[in-house]
Amino acid sequence: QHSRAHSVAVLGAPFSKGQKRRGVEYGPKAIRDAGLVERLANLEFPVHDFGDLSFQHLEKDDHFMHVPFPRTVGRATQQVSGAVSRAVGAGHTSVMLGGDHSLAIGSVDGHAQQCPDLCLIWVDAHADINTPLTSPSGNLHGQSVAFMLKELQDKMPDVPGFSWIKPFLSARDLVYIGLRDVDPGEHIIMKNLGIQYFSMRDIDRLGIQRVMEVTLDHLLARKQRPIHLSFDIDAFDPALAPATGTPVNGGLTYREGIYITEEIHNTGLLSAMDLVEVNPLLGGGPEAVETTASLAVDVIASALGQTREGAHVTLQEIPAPK
Ligand code: EXY
Ligand code: MN
Ligand code: MN
Ligand code: MN
Repeated sequence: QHSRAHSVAVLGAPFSKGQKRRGVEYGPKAIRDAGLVERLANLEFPVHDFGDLSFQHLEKDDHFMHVPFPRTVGRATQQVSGAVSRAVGAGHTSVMLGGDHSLAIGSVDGHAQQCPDLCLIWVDAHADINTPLTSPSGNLHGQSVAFMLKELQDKMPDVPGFSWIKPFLSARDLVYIGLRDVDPGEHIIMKNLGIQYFSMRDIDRLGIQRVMEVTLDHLLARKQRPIHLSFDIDAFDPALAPATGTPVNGGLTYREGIYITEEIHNTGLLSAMDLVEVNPLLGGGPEAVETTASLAVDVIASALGQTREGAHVTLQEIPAPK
């Protein structure tokens, strides 16, 4: 099946307080500078770039337990939620450029406000499902999914700044792809809740084709419904995506990553996506940044319908000489 051509809304979220390294707030600019909007203009739908959201860093924002910047992150994610909800409500496919992965709390929540039956595909080296009590680092970008899940409600403390969010996602509506750095607390959560995940080992065993078949079957077999794709650039191997804050060896190849997004596009159900954790201050210089950002553009374009086999949107027949 194939989508009707939707318009696309691009939203930048230059935000970094879900973790402690500088630079990921420049991710949206790096991705735009790598030619995002020009590339999307080659596809079959109108693209609206709504520019960057602006976030405040709250002055009084003490740690909660060992979690830094809770109110700043809580407020920013609430803003992202509103922006994504408006974009999807206006009929756009939302593309949120991060920024760190804590933003996905807002992006998926805003999407869910418009599409309560959505499902979530989380492509990442990490599971980002720590609670504040299991998190080794305290960083909120490693806890995003825990704020969403209904099944974790009674394991979550009241984090200041997050009283606005009500858990909205069931564990069976989530699939992970690309995992290879999972903390013990995260592993017990995934096992206890019976979350479907494909680690890099599973990709090695099954191949990416089978992984996508099972992923889409798990999420869509009972009912076709909107997909949220939350894509952390660190899912790729660090050789392909060096400019990121928490690189882990042994990641997705270029072809595996693009196959994931092609398959998601082909469902015709992609309704919102995030592309996060591009950090232009890391990776070792301008080439590393260019490589990483242009990979991010490829992922987004492919999720939105750019194909490797080519396409003939405007051609009806082979031109013949008169
Ligand atoms: N699991 C580790 C933590 O919770 O601190 C590392 C999380 C990194 C999160 C990156 C963005 O995906
Ligand atoms: Mn992540
Ligand atoms: Mn990650
Ligand atoms: Mn298409």
